[in-house]
Amino acid sequence: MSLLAKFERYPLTFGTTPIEHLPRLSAALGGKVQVYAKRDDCNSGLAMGGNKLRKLEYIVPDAIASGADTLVSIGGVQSNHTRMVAATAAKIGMKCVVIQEKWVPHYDAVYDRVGNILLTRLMGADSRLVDDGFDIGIRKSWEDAIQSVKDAGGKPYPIPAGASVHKFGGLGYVGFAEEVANQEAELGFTFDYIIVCVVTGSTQAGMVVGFAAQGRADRVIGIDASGTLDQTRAQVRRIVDDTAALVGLGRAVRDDEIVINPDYAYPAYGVPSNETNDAIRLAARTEAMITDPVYEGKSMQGLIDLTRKGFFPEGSKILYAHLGGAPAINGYSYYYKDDGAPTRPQPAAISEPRESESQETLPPLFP
Ligand code: 5PA
Repeated sequence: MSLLAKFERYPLTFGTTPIEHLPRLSAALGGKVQVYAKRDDCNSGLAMGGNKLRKLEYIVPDAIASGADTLVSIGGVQSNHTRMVAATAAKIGMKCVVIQEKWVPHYDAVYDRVGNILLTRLMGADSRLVDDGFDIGIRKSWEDAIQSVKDAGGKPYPIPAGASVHKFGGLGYVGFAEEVANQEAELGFTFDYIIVCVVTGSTQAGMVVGFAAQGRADRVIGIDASGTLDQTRAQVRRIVDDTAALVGLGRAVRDDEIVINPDYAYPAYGVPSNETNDAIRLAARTEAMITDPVYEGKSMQGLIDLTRKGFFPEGSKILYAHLGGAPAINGYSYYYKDDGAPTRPQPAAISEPRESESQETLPPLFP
C-alpha cells in the first residue's frame, strides 16, 4: 500500500510521468550503460510544470483548509519554484506574493525579464525583487512579505524556498519512488541508479524515503547544485527524518543512504561551468531534451561525467530525474549565441568521442 494513502492530494499534474529511453545519449556516452529519463519536466499543463508541482499537490489542501487568500513564497530571480507557486495560486484562485532574491552572480540584460519571472508576472503574482544573496534557509525578506500581506488585511499561506522545509514538502517525491516501482513492474526491469539534482532538499529527501521503503535509497545519487553542500545535506537529512516519521516509514534512514555528490556545483549556484554547458548541448543534440544552466544541466553533467569515469558498472540502467527548469535558459542566452554557427562550440562528448561501437554508428551531428 502507498505510504501516501492517508494524505490528501490536490491534483495539479497529469499523473504518472513518462519514462523515456535515451538511446542516442546512451550511445554518445559509450553505450555501456543505458540512460532513461523520468520526465517530471512534462508533468503538467500549468505554466510548463516541473518538480514543485508534485510537492505542491500535498500542500494545497492545507492551504485551502487554512482559509488563506494569498500564497507567499521565495526564490531567486529565475526561480522555478516561485513560477510554480504563482501557477498554483492562479489555478486555485488565490493571490500570490513571491520574493525573488539576488541568488545568482549572473548578469544578462534580460535576466530579470524573461523565462520564469516573465511567466510569474504573467500569471498575476506580485513578484518582488530584493538584493539579498543565496541562502536556502528561512529568510527575513520572506517573513517581511508574509507580514506585508497581513498588514494589508490578507491571510497569507507561507511556502518556504523550494517548498522544502514545509511539513508536507517531502511527500510528493515519496510518490515519485512508488511511481517508479510501478513503472518498473510494467517495463520488466529495475533501475540501478537514480540521478537527481539537489538544492533545497525535499525532492531528494522524498525520494530517499520512498526508495528506503523499497530498500534502495542509496541508489539515489543527489547531484548538488547549491554549492553550499553542508547546508543542503543537513536540510536533506532533516526532511528525510521528518518525512519518514510523517509517512510512518517505520525505521530510521541511515546517513549512508543519503548520497550527495558535490563535484558539479562549481563555479557557483546558478552559474554554469563549461562542462555544464557541454552537458546541456549534448542532451539537446542527442535527444532534444532541454536542461537548464542552474539545476538539470548540472545533474546532467554529473550523469555524463560519472558514466565516463566508469562509476556505473557496465550494463547499468540509470534513471535521470528530469525536474523541469528549462524556462531559465532564456536568461542565459549569451552562452549559446554562437551555437549552430560554423564556429559553434562543440560539446566535448560529441567532438571527442570515446571508442565505442555504438558511437561509430551515430549519424554525424555536425556534417
Ligand atoms: C530545483 C529547485 P530541491 O530544491 O527540491 O532540492 O530541487 C532542486 C531543483 N531542478 C532541481 C529544478 C528544475 C529546480 O527548480 N529550485 C528552487 C527554485 O527556487 O526554483 C528551489 C530552488
